[in-house]
Amino acid sequence: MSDETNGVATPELTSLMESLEAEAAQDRPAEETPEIGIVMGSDSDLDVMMGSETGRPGAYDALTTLDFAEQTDHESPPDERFTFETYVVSAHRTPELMYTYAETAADRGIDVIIAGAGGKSADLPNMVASIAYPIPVIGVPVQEKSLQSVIGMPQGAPLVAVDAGKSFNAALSAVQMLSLEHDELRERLVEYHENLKDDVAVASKRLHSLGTPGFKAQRE
Ligand code: AIR
Repeated sequence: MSDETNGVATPELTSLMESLEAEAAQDRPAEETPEIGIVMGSDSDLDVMMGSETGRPGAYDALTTLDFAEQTDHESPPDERFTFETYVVSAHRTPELMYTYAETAADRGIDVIIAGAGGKSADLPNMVASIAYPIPVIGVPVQEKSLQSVIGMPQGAPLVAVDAGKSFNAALSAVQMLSLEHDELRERLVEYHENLKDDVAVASKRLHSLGTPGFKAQRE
């Protein structure tokens, strides 16, 4: 990148930032805007952040299990009452987009942000937390080596974070925050937890009654 282009947003970037700003100016009712904003530093973070068929489940899986829908068009929200949105925002490649996203989040109806980044300079969660303050931000270190970078915030600049790769839990934490205001979400979280208990009980009974070889054979 030459000095002349440094700091100048490209047309694609400009149009994305303009659409975020336009959405912020719309002042839509809370029922029509996403409660949760998910941002990740690169689309290479997608499997960790949202989950993958072959790897661990992620934020997408947690939120859809709790009957949230992904909102892909600000103008036409899904029927589901609670929704989330997803963007790629790089703190280092697109600092202006990071700033615009975080600064417009509250006016766009976002109540809580989940931000994930990888590598050793995983600065997106903490920078978004600083700019979007007082909106709570849940940081997801995409890799183990990102952990220190995500959690190392100075006093007075808060960020909560999950362990490396635990975007599923980040989503549950986000819904816990929302449930302080929405009893319906509290009920969904309680039901989810009861199902977890059942899953453990069922596995325990089966392991005990089938024995280790039988249990392993049934799993395959
Ligand atoms: N990243 C992207 N912009 C700033 C940072 N720190 C992170 C992404 C990703 C890693 O760098 O969150 O985990 C590598 O990104 P890529 O796009 O090269 O695969």
